[in-house]
Amino acid sequence: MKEQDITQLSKFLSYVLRHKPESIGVTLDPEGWANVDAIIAGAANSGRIVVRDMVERVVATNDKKRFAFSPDGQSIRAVQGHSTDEVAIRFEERVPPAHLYHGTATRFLPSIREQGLMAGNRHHVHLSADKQVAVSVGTRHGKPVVLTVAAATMHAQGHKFHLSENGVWLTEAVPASFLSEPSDNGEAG
Ligand code: HQG
Repeated sequence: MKEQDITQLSKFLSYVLRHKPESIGVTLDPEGWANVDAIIAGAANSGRIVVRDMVERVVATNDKKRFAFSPDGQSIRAVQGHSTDEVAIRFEERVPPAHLYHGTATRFLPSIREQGLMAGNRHHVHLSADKQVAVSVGTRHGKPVVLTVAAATMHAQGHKFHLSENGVWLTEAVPASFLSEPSDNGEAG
């Protein structure tokens, strides 16, 4: 199986398991689980050949560990990043580190300064403990800028944080008062 096929299948699974399960007639339970055989059958009906072996490769080798199998291996889910209303994963609450980072594009800054960080289509705002990860997330959208989130202060004021299985910090929204930009703390870009 070529690298390119693995990436394509990962994108397909992200689409189905996070956003549009109905596109191949699959249902997700509230914790995000879908039956692997149902995905394979649904994919086949829409003209895409998926075999279990390929799904196993994607789960095992995915760079961000985006997917997980259930203990019995019958089901698969995306561990975070959902937009579909079918899913409402009950993430455990966690105490965040003092600071977390959010990578975005400079063109979003005027709106973020006004509204803070909003989840948009997804269920949460995504934050990382690692600045470099935030840079690459921001780069997906344009010229990147990394915002620092005063996470411990937010948490102390009652905001809930969760940590997904693959290490992404999640929260509902980040009010602008908890955000600082690189120029606010003397750091470059
Ligand atoms: C921006 C990837 C204007 C926000 C990554 C972001 C991540 C606002 C965009 C995961 C705003 C949403 C998620 C406001 C937020 N005004 N723009 N008030 N508040 N935004 O893709 O965080 O590869 O939904 O800054 O690793 O970029 O898919 O979120 O630029 O964990 O596994 O609105 O996706 O993971 O974009 O990325 P997204 P994101 P995967």
